Amino acid sequence: MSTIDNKCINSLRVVGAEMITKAKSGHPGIVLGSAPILHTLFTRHINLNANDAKWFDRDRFVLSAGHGSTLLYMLLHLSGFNLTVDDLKNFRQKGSMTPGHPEYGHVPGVEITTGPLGQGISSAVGMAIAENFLEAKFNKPEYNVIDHFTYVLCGDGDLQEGVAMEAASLAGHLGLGQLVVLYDSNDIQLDGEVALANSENTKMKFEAMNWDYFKVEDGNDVDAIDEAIKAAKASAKPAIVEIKTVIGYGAPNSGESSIHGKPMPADDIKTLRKNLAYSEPELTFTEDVYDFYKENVLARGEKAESDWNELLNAYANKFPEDAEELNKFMFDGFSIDNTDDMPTWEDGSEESTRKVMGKVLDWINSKLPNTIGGSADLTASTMVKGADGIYGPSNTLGRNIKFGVREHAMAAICNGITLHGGMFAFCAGFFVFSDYLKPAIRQAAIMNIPTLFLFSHDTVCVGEDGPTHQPIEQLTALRSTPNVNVYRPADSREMTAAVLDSVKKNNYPTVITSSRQALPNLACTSAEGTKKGAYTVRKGKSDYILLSCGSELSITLAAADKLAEQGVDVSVVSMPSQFLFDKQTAEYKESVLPKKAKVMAIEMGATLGWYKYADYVKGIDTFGASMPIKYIFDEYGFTADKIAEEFMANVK
Ligand SMILES: Cc1ncc(C[n+]2csc(CCOP(=O)(O)OP(=O)(O)O)c2C)c(N)n1
Ligand SMILES: [Mg+2]
Repeated sequence: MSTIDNKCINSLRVVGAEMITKAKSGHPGIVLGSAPILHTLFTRHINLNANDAKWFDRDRFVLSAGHGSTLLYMLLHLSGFNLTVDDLKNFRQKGSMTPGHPEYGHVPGVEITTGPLGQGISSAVGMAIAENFLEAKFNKPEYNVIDHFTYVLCGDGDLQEGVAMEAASLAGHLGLGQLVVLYDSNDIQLDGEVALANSENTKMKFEAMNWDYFKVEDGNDVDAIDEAIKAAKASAKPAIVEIKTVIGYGAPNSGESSIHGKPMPADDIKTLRKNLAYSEPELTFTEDVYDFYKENVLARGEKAESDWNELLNAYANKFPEDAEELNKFMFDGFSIDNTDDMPTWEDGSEESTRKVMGKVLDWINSKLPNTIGGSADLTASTMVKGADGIYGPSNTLGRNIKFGVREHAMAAICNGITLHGGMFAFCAGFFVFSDYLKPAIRQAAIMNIPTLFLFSHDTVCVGEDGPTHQPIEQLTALRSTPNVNVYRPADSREMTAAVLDSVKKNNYPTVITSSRQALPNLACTSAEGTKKGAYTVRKGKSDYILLSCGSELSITLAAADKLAEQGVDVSVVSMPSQFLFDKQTAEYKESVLPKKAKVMAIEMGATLGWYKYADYVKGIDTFGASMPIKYIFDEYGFTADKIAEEFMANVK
């Protein structure tokens, strides 16, 4: 290792430890242990340009071990991103640019929010898919206009997570050769030795999943790390480089779990400095370190981008139509302007909203060449698929991803595709199993990204499959997640509006749920109303309102007719999205749900979330039960007669 490499690495170690001690919070273990890995990656491989952080063909870096944020912030600072020394000194403080874990959209240069272990590496698979697809779509011999790597730094904990294994398995199957995972293998985790919980062979495990595996025995050997990264880049398969490191290298308690997440006392920092023979001022990078990063990260990145610009110009001259199309992919230049041939349904006809969801999405996919996604082995049930055949090594232009029964990875991968840019990602499954992928929906919501999650079989009306397959609390859970738009459309018109509204660059993810059973297409529904979240579908003369959505709207309208026969003329409000309704003006809200009105909400799900709008809620607060659908409505009291009865007994 050269003197300057050594100096840079020790600077990262000491300044990182000092940032954490100053903050009185953070994770010194990974900083001290894996500084050489990321120093090598940044100074010898990664193509990033801090002066154009969003340069499309940059390499993507995912710090899956998000607790190593300190290290990432220092590297971004040294690489010229808009993070100052003061920002580093404010690590983890209120309102700082350097929050506890890396935050996408907040910290310049951070490609993805990480912290929940397993999410980063799984989303990285999505980034590699986006790269791989765009590569196939646009590259021509000698014109590799899309040609970048997705690099990941992960730890033991990341690889223990189920989601990471789902994603790794799919990545191997798909042969994503541009994915390089650097594994900080220190045999230690929070509770102690990894061996307390693991005894498998990482090499065999990854090779069995069709990955290439490389090993670096000494995590301080930058040349060995460099060679291994070179080999991993050259591999045609996804590659993992297991790098043996010592957690907390240089600290008195190095190699022990106690260094994982506790700031080092001042005395220990002194020992660290002594052990590393490091004597530069506190919390300071010296000029030689800045210069080295300037030459080796910024200059390389700038050159890579300017070479790419030249290549792109030549490409545009030679292939003008492709260049124009590529531009549209890169800058979200697609929209649907003409809906003349969009599928529509006659009022009074019947169709399940899952079929509508699938048909409308198929139509959108035929109009927008940048959509990609699929189902978790439930295409025939959710009706959701991508266009142009199944995506994989034999058809990298396919836009239908067969995720297999890997819901969690599916969702995290879609987040990665979205974050990569250039593509719009969607995925689907049974609504009850939204629990399996909820952490990835939460990630999308935190990152303000528009990943689309489509679910069918959204109530107990699933029927025979019984309580394990009958959603109850899922709607409440998702509606209570900040920044998630949950759409639950009532018929084809509402569903069409919801899907069209979701395949856009919104700054929130959307969940759309749909029915298994056929539903009547109602003359009273409206696309405009759907997009406002709630609207009146039946205007009554009294101050009573029945509030409903999804498959219960038509039953609720029938209940209103029953009540009218009994002399109570109620209004009915359809509320396909609480999220969008909450964003409307006070005037609009008052016009739909006036304060003086007495409101009964009706939904086949947990009642909890409806009390925000309703005085009385007709819902289901028990698990379902296996039976044919024809018995369900009576069993749970969701018939026009029973709703009317309950209204008269409890609301009127
Ligand atoms: C899903 C999830 N579970 C638990 C945690 C808390 N956590 C953060 S780091 C960590 C230890 C992980 O061990 P490893 O990846 O080996 O990190 P190292 O101690 O080597 O830095 C744990 C349990 C988390 N961030 N995410
Ligand atoms: Mg570890």
